[in-house]
Amino acid sequence: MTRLRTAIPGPQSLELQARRKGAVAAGVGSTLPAYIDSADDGLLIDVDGNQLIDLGSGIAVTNAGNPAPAVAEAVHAQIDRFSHTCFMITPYESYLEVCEQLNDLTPGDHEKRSVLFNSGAEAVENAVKIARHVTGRQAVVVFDHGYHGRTNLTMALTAKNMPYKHRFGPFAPEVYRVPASYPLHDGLTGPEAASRAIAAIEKQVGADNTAAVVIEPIQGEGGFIEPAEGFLPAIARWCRDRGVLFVADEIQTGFCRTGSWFALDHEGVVPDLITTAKGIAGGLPLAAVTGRAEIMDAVHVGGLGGTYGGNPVACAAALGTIRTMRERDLNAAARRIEETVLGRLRAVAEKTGIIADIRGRGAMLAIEFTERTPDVAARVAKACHEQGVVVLTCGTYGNVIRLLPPLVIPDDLLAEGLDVLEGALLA
Ligand code: PLZ
Repeated sequence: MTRLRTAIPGPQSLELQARRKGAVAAGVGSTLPAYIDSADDGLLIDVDGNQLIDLGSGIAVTNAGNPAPAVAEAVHAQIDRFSHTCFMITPYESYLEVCEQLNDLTPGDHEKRSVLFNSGAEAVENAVKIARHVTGRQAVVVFDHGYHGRTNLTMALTAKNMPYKHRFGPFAPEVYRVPASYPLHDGLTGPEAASRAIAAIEKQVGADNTAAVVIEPIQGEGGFIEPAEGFLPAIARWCRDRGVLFVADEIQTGFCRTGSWFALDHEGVVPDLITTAKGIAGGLPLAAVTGRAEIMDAVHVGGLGGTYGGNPVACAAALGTIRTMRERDLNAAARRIEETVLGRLRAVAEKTGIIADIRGRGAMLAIEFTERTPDVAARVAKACHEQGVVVLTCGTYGNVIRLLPPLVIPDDLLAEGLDVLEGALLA
């Protein structure tokens, strides 16, 4: 099926791209500058009428569809009633409902509370604020390859210099980085990797000084790195024994992405605090911190908030998103995508020497190339883009192609996208 009418990007996109140069700050990049006019779940239709196959979901956001009908409906209904009051001034019910859903869906059966924000970075910042407030300690421990955002504190929490941190310092103090579990490269079991990280914390920081360990259960921007089994439970156990808060950053892994509501569910790990964003609201800006009631309620009234946090339109979108996830069983959908994609990519890996690893869980899947430079990944991504398939790269070394299709992507469209990717890998 021919989905492309022009070269990618097409003439209209090129025109917009030229106009952009005079209006938009150069510091904002675009992976594939085909300007989008509309979308239909797994398809992005650009201004030249090209149908692009979306294997990125806007970085793991449009999990439930683009647009998901229940989200569009909820947003329309809400915007006609009111667009904003500021929850800190005069509250509204949908904020409560989103918090109730988060308290119910996140790992652990204990009593929980939630607070809503606008972006992932803002959620992570607030999780650290809460952890420091409640423990009376300052140090925050993060991991090699970690990514937590672009604000000052979250840049400090993020590992990679380019493009995120370069010349943007000085960074927030009291942030300490320890080795993660990277099975492909360290050859350690989960418990061994956890002991290594814990020894580093104890020697270099001290448990008594540590407010929180902030960790992505599967590292996203850093390379879709799934820690060896037993790593997360061992870190969580150490945190519990030492009064350190275990803060799970599930901003990229959450909301059915990995085949369960949250990636921690896989090993039954229960966090003290969990940050969510991205997939929560079908593309509207919404983020949250959810955690143990006694921790969340320890902060003084007025200590948490923001003008837009939990905006009513974003809350309506979240409720539509969560309903869609339940009704369409998108956890099962993610697991089906995993089976299809891993099967196909493993077969391709046998035919070429450029691939070091095929990995992932649910619809969060990756190809790591043998070469530890961005060259091969960039070449493969470019070939896919030129053929109208949106794939993203990631990794500390930039040598990973990642796949994050919308969980509602039709089977034939996914297969078509994989055909193109396979061709690019074997070229
Ligand atoms: N924590 C685990 O994945 C966002 C950012 C891409 P915001 N990841 C995509 C980019 O180049 O900016 C992310 C994440 C994890 C935190 C964040 C930050 O979420 O909503 O982008 O602030």
